[in-house]
Amino acid sequence: VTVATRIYLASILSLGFSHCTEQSQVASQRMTGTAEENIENEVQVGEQTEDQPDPVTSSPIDPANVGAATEAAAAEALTTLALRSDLLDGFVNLQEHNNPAELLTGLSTEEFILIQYAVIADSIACDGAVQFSVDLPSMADPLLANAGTYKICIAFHKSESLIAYGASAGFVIDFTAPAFESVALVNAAADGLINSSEHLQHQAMLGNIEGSDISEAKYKLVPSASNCDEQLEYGIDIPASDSSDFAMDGGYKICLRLQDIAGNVSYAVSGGIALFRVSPTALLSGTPTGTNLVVSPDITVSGIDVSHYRYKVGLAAETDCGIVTAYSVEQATAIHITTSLSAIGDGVLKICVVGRNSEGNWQALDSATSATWTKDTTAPVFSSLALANAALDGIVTGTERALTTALGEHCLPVARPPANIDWSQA
Ligand SMILES: [Ca+2]
Ligand SMILES: [Ca+2]
Repeated sequence: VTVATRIYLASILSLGFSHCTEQSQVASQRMTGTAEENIENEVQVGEQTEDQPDPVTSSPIDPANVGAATEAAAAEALTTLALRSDLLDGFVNLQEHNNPAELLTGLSTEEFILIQYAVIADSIACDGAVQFSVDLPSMADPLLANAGTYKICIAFHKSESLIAYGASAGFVIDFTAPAFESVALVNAAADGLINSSEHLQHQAMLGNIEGSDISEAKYKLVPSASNCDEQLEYGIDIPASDSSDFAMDGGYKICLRLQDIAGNVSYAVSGGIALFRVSPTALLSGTPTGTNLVVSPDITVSGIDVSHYRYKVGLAAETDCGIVTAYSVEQATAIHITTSLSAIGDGVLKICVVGRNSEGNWQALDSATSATWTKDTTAPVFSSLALANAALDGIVTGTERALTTALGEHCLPVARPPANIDWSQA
């Protein structure tokens, strides 16, 4: 190689460097999408260069071709770059950051005498102005201690002065967990209490989560004494009033696991929810008893924890306490049952009463409190009475007055009452 040729080659490499710097910016601009898109772009860069003339055979001394070949080799090497898997979603959360492993692996280096790396802000151009290092970049890079969007810039040295540049896809450093403000208990749980009938319904118990940076919420219904932390198994469905996580009556709460788009997690808790399914038993006083002609009763409903009741009354043969038909609307125990019985015929009457407590649990119809009595408001009906003995002819003579036989067929006085009867007591 002559001196003149050396000078000429040096000028080619110099031209090639400036050329490839210009192209590397184009390549860098292309790689701003997702990791997959960038791999596609990188492949396209390679394909485009294949369409260009072969620098060795067509023009070994064309500086543009030397630069293009270096660009193509760098682009090809970039296709072998494997970013750390937890960078592929485009976000680095606190947990991922606390694992300070290298940010990439697998870069093919055969084509180059040196490859250098730098972690830079995504907004900065990946070019010769960047401070590079030969060390593989790691999550421990001081720059990554700050929230922001970054990328890995790589310098591919073909020779001392012929360098191509390429960058990874950008990734966001985000350590801030979702901030929880409040959540509402709704539907059956709005009053903080699930009673027996509500426990049979499938209604979501939470709504209106307030907070910031929440991209996903998961839930778990637990007894009040439980901790809301990563030990629980959370589900995507809001717990409902018929949740199988309700067991014994008692205090419960709903734990929330909140996550942001980067995967940072925080935990929150709802207000308390009491499960209370105990139903009361109504007691009755003042019900008519035996046989009577009561048509205006005054019956009092009481019982432990009984605040309200429903009732029905009718002929016993037609009144089944276990059937909901004919029960009154609910009323407070302060109101007595004074319903008129005059429209109900004589016979055995029955009253059925079911009580409820202030928590809304009703006494079951098939265990209703009941009472019976006989209503009899009909006077005896007289049809006939036959005279007998001395009165048979309708005349009691003086002689007949001495007789002690009855004057009629049923319990009528005798003609001469015994002297010891005090008629004033009759
Ligand atoms: Ca991630
Ligand atoms: Ca309720």
